[in-house]
Amino acid sequence: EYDIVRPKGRTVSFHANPEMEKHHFGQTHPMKPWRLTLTKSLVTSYGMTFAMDNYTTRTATYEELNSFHASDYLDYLATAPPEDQPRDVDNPDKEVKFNLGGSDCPLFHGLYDYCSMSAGSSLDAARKICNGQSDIAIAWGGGLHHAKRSEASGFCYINDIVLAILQLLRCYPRVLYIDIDVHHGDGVEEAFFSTDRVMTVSFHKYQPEVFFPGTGGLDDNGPKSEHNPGAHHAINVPLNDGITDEQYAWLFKSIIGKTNDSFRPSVIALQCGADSLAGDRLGRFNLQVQGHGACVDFCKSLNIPMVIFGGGGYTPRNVARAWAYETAIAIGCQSKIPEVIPAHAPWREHFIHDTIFPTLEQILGEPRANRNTQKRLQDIIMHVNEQLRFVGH
Ligand code: ZLM
Ligand code: CA
Ligand code: ZN
Repeated sequence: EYDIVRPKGRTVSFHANPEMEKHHFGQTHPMKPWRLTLTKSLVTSYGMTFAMDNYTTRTATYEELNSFHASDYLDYLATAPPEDQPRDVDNPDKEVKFNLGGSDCPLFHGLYDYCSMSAGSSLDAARKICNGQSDIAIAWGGGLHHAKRSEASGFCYINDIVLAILQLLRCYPRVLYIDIDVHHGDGVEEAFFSTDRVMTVSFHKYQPEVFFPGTGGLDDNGPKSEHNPGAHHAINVPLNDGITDEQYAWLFKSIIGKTNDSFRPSVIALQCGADSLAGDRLGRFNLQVQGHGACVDFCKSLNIPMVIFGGGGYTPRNVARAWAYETAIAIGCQSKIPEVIPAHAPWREHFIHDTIFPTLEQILGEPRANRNTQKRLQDIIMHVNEQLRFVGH
């Protein structure tokens, strides 16, 4: 294999339930759980498995899901008939109320199992951080940031991130949540709107009425009532189409560096949605694997325990590239792994479209016009700096 050895000092763990990858949202639905299989295949082919603790995770229990989600919602999620089965005539309103069964959040076969597996992996990762067995715990099957207490939203049914953060709060005073998915991390932000123990920072494409979910403007920083300790503890970085690696990495380091200095988190929860990459089927940005990975590398350099989640990502080969590369960053072996995907890698042919040799880092995508001016990005940084004057421990 390659010269990848277990690094001294920091323990990295990988948390997954391979059964999750077998679920289908529907033929043409953009969310493909199979991208997790492709990711794991790259991670294994590069020999990274030997440099991590690997856990096959159990499903989350009803009680675990109930620590955030409402019972009536969970009961319906557990029993709702799949789309192709006869509808429950007693409950026509429940699907509307819980936003289940539309084209974004279909009721597919095994939905409740899929959700419990995603949450199970994220909770397992959080527990390994809590008990000190891991310094960086990776759960690519998690990151479903839109789910609300009693409502599915944007391909997300169970908010595994909120569950994992609640677990982290049992052992750590302060959690910094960072979200680099191209969509606004609204569900996580809302769940912690009234506490100063969790600070949320989301970078996203922002264009209300046009781009989902339409929230996350620069001035949305948590309800500013006099008695709300959570006021000022939500940071939003609204961006336009086509942002580049250089701009994004510069913004990220500036904002996360200053947030870290003010908030002094005890642990980081990082959502790594890969739909912010160039060429994503739903995305709008121009990020390369390197620019996306630079965010993970910067968080790692802060030397704080960290849970890493997946999230969006709708061009499966690019999702696998980014998450395999970021697994390498977590381990610290990114400069040691060869650029060309190993000959023995299963699914290797999936990576051949883009270049003559299938490569890990090179992704193809229609370059999108960059609509982010340097002036606007500077204004965002100014606003965040002002906001951080209200945050301190
Ligand atoms: N229509 N099929 C990101 C979640 C984004 C809401 C507009 C549905 C789609 C999309 C579904 C096969 C994360 C909206 C869209 C068409 C109402 C969204 C099924 C294509 C398809 O071909 C599709 C029939 C579907 C859904 C596109 N949906 C694109 N964008 C967003 C949700 C989730 O990445 O942040 C985290 C995992 N929904 O814009 C509509 C308003 C439904
Ligand atoms: Ca985001
Ligand atoms: Zn997304």
